[in-house]
Amino acid sequence: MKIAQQNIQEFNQKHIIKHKNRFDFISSELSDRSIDVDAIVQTLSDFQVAVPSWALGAGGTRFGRFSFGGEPSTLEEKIDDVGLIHALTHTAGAISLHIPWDIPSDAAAIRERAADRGLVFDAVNSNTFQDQSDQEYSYKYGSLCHVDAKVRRQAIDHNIQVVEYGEALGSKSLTVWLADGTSFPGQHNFRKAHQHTQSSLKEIYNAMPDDWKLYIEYKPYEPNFYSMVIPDWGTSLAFAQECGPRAHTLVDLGHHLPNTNIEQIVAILMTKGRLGGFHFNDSKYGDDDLTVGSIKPYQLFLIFNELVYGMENNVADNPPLAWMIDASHNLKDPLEDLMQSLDAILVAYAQALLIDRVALEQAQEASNVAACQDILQQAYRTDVRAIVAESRLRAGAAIDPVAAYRSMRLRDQLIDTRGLHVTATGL
Ligand code: PSV
Ligand code: MN
Repeated sequence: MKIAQQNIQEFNQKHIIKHKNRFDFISSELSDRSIDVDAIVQTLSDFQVAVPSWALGAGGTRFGRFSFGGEPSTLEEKIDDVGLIHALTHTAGAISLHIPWDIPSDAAAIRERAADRGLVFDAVNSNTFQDQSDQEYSYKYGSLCHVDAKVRRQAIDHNIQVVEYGEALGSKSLTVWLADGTSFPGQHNFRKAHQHTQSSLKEIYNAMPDDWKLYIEYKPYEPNFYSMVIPDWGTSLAFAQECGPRAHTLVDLGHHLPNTNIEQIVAILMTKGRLGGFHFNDSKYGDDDLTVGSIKPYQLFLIFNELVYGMENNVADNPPLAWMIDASHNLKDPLEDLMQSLDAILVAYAQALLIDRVALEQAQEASNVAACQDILQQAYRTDVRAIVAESRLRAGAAIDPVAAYRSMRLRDQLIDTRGLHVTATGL
């Protein structure tokens, strides 16, 4: 299913006057502050965030899952769904696949289908946290860290195979998230588990094509509760540095203990040239996988503050960052939820672009703490929604994607074609 461009234009026509009034108002306010609004609009229009193939259906918890009608049950349908989001937002120009949930049996056809919707393939993700029916050894007690070399071999080979699938689609990076760890003290020899993980990651890294990058996620707990083999950014960074220059740490916003200063982690990783990418979501407690910006929008803004500064002062040569949403949609329509996340990302990015960096630096150098706070909050408290909407309008997308999605009754159409009781593969 695809959206005709004309439908988007018709929707925009109905809302254009109200939007233009809002945009003109904020533009003149910002021009008075010597801010180049057109440059910000262009930056936002160009910004692209990948959607993971596992986030298009209803998510769930270990207590239950409540399906959502019209979920995509094939890779083709998942690509179609990302295509819908991209048509409405022009921000979701990439899809990230999880193997073996989404094995592309005909890579050329899948590539063509994606290209037809303006999509490219972002990082591919391996899965050594679940056992597959055809696999010889179990990952119950770990994968890349396992005490048994045969299990490690199987997990390494799986990652190499994932890279091969990715190559056929034009991906250029592999993201590894390990569930490896322990739930009971004494279960692991920590040092051996670390060393096994290091040598396994290095083998995967060495097997990747020269133009590929390895992104290493970290997470403090879950599914293991006493220790995780890659619990934090420091361990991820150490592994990345040991692997080589094309290995990077990937920050997933949900993978921190409450109150962790994630923006500081971003700053340090960028100082070291090792920030590779981002998984956006929001949380109250941990890996809650909630809609981006739904709980802590100020934190998101502060993270973007560091990202903008880091991208503008990229002395340590961080690669162009891989942006992805990694959320789970348990209650809301997954497509609406994803569009809300994309919007929240653009809002935070736009606000961070408004920060008066010269004034902030002066205030920092003068240890003028009150001024530092004022400068940040001046940007954060600016209502940038019309700027974000304008960036979509200029790119040919919808002024208000969720409203357009509803007015076109796209979920009803998906249910009509796919049925009410279908289940997507994924988490
Ligand atoms: C699990 O926490 C997780 O969210 C990781 O961040 C991965 O990126 C994703 O699942 C899929 O493997
Ligand atoms: Mn993640």
